[in-house]
Amino acid sequence: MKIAIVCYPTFGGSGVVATELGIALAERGHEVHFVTYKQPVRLDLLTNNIHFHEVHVPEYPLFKYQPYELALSSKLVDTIKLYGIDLLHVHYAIPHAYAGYMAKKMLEEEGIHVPMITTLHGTDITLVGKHHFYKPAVTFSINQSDVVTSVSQSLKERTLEIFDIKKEIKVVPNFIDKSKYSISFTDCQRANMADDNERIVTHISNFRKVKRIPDVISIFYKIQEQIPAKLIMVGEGPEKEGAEVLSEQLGIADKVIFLGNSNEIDKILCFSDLFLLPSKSESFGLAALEAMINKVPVISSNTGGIPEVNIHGVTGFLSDVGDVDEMANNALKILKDDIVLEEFKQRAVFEAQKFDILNILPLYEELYENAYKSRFKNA
Ligand code: GMT
Repeated sequence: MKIAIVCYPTFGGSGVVATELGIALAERGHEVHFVTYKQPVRLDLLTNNIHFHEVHVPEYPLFKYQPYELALSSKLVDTIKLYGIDLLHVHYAIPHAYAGYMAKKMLEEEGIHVPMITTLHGTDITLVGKHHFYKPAVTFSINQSDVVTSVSQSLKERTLEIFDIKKEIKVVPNFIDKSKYSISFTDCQRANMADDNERIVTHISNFRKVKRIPDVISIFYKIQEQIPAKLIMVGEGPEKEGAEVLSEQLGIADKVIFLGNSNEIDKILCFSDLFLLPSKSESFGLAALEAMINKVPVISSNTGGIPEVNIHGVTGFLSDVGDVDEMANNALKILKDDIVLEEFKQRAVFEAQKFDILNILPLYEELYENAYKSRFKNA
């Protein structure tokens, strides 16, 4: 099939999922066209089957806000016509489902029927989308999608609670490509990060408030009081500076390493002993899954879709949001004992493999085929 994918091209989970999905679809012989404002960060190889179409939004002084949705829907119309695209898959409802719907309607005027699949990722529902500024448009564009998927059962339930949804929402969990992680890194540069006797604790995120970055620092503070340890903080975002200040105030700045955004998180996770994800809300927690496939157990909050990924007492531990004492105690249970740590590592990778792309990709392909077959139905 010829599939157009719309996503955010940044380090956020939704963009990562969309990009990895596109790459995997291309490997299976589909022709994939990414339509977004920048080449997606994880898309470093353009093959014959993968195309990227940049959405330009020219500056015009009259506009206080440049109309991205308009530019995106126009670009979609052009791309779909030029390449004979069969199907449109938009990741993140805002504003992609809305722009996709407009493109679909414009194309229908010309007798072209392209089904639209909308994948809900989390903050498009739980944080931004539910705001009354956006809610009617988000509800409308979800209901107008031909197929709606959500990345966890929890997100599906939240969406049905918050919005008046008339469409069935199908749960298609996020995934990882286990074949990419079967290589053991001979250059796993642990020695650059920590001494042999130190445990390495890692956090990766976009450093937004929802990630509860101060909790990450507090949990680590309690860990390093008991055992020698280092904390590696990967990512960029508004809470990063506060985290640097807090580490300084707590006198642990020499034990906390801030690395910024990275395209090589597997190389960081390969020497990590524990992953922290104490988020306030998390529809799935792709970062936790990426940790697990790299044999890193997870200490997390028990919010949203995280319990569908991190299994309490098996791949790590879950606690109520904000319970940093319990999170630190659980972290120490894992880190203090080599044998316990190894058991958690093995179980983490075992559970993560259930989310292998080979299990998830056919679910999307089936949805695509059904949507394509019934593309004239909703016209
Ligand atoms: O984690 C973020 O805040 C970024 C956000 C995004 O839209 O890229 O992530 C959301 O989508 C990811 C991929 O489906 C999920 O793994 C994250 O749990 C979800 N984030 C939240 O729900 C806060």
